[in-house]
Amino acid sequence: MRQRQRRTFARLFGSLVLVAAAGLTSIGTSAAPAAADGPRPLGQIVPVPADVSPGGSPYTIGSATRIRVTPGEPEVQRIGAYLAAVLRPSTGYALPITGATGGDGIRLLLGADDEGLGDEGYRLTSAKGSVTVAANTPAGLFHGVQTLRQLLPANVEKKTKQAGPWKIAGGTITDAPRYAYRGAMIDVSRHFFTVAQVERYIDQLALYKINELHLHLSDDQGWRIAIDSWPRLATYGGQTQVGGGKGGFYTKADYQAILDHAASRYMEVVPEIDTPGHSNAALASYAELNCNGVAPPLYTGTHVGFSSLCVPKEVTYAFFDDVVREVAAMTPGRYLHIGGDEAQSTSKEDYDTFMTRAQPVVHKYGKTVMAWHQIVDATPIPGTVAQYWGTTGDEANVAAAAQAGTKLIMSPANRAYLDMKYDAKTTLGTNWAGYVEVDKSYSWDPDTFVKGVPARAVLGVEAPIWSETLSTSAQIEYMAFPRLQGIAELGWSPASTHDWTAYKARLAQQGPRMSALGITYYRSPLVPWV
Ligand code: TNX
Repeated sequence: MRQRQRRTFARLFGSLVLVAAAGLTSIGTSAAPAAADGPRPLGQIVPVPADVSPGGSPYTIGSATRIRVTPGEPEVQRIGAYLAAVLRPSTGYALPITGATGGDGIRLLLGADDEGLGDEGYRLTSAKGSVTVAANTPAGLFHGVQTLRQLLPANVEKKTKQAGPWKIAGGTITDAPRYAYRGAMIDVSRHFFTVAQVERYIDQLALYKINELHLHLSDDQGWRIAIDSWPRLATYGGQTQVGGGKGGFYTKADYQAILDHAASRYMEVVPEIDTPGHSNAALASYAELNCNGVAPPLYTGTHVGFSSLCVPKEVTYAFFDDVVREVAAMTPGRYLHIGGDEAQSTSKEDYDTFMTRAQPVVHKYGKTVMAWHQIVDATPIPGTVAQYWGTTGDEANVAAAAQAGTKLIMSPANRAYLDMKYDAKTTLGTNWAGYVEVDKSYSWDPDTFVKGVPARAVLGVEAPIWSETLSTSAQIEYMAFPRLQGIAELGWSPASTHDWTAYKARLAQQGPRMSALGITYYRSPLVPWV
């Protein structure tokens, strides 16, 4: 799929790519800000688009601007409303949404009839009379709308009326992602985060074209999703968290609210139930799940590797089947993540036995298995996706599995883990994978990070944020931003655009935008913030 998309893209835009790469370098490195009330240079956004052709007059949003959406398409109408909700408070303009076709205004058009744009790409054309976003799919339009947002001054993100002008530079952006999977994970187990907090994070991720939200729903410290057939998992196993706070869990309605919000941002939710280790919350909730029949106490510390489901007991599989059935039934997405990391209290034989029985259960309920990359030491079934979280890139077992057909999501901990400290002065986070400054987080290639992995095995990237030390949205945001943008760019932008100097100049432009959105980000000394 990705290959097909790449080939098609290369065929249609092949000749443009070299031109674009040259153009992008100058966009990225030009430190000169736009003239006082001129538009920001086309393409000075994150992630950088695949192809940028600046030229012609800018479009200026004014009091008469309408948002014109393809008639008879409720989803396009909804994307128009989403865009209007961003633009109306800050511009102060009415920006009526109309299904009427016309050549002027902001136009969101479904049916770009351009194979090269694929399932998520878009074309944005800006000229004196109009700015048009065209795509094959609503997802493509949504991503194009994020580009449009970023082309406007940062103040557009504010919730009160701001001074314009609201100009979008003239020219054309033709854009489609490098990888189909561009994820972020939030650990709601070590500390619980409410639906509203998760929705806030979703909104922030959407601005950078992230399209997968991985929810780490269970761990030693808390079980966070209601399971009707095993109710104590949530009601008992969810009642605390690291440090002993009150924890919490999502009811099925809460989970549905997260799914709905994610879907409205064209994000697929990947639920994770971590097994057979990281399972103390489940073991504490049901004594029969323990080999010795005794429930351990709830756990509020931060050690890993001490818990295991009881592999020889049949009840373990009844439990797993019920949980997977319910989670799968609630989840429209393709994937169900079964963890599998750091099972240090499970013997190798038991780990194999468990994974051999567990994977077909996920399959039976219609989902593709995702698991942390330790699954390659058991036997991944065809289709299973392994999430790489190593640091060396020298894991022969992962390379062998990838050569044999296992697909990979790349989350190297010393690049993509958003809970790693930036440097020795960072008070939040951990540093078991080292310090990860903004340049380090950006400076790697998902296709080549693990030696011997063929590029065709790499489905994409994911930036996990583990929450042992993080309990508020402000803390999540301080650790995520601005590293999240780098992972998002690695996921979206062509490898040919990869360049730290150009990237940091574009990232610097995101500072005022994040501030306008109320994101307290880490002001890395490596970035020339504006
Ligand atoms: C490793 S990576 C873990 C998590 C921790 C994280 C902290 C992985 C799959 N497991 O249990 O929260 O490190 O950075």
